[in-house]
Amino acid sequence: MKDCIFCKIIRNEIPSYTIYEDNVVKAFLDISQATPGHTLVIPKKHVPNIYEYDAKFASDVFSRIPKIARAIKKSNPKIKGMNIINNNGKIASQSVFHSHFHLIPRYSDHDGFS
Ligand code: DGP
Repeated sequence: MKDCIFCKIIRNEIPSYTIYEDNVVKAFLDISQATPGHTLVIPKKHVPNIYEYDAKFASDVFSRIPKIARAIKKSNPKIKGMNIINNNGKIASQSVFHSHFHLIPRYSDHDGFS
C-alpha cells in the first residue's frame, strides 16, 4: 500500500534495522524499544489485522516466528524470556494498521534490562 509505513519499510523506502527477511516476512527492530532487542515481525503482504489471515497465510507467517525468536534469544545471554504480542484495532493499542507481531525480550522480573 502506497502510504503504509510498514510497506515503505518493506520497499526500503524507509530504513530499518532488519534482522531477518525472506519472501513472506520482514523482521526489524521497533523504533520505540520497549526493551533492548524489541523486534517487529511483519508479513510482506499488506494485511491490516489478524482478521484478514486465512489458514495458509497464518501458517506461512506464524511458522517464521519461532526461529526469529530463537535468534533474538541467542543474540544476548541476558534474555530470560520473551513476550509476543499482536495488537488488533485502535482499542487494542494498534497504531500501525499493517499487521505485525511484537517480540519483546525480557531481562529480569522488573525489566531493569540486567
Ligand atoms: P502497534 O502499537 O502494535 O501498532 O505497534 C506499532 C509499532 O511500530 C510501535 O511500537 C512503533 C513501531 N514503529 C512505528 N513506525 C516505525 C518506523 O518507522 N520504524 C520502526 N522500526 N518502527 C516503527
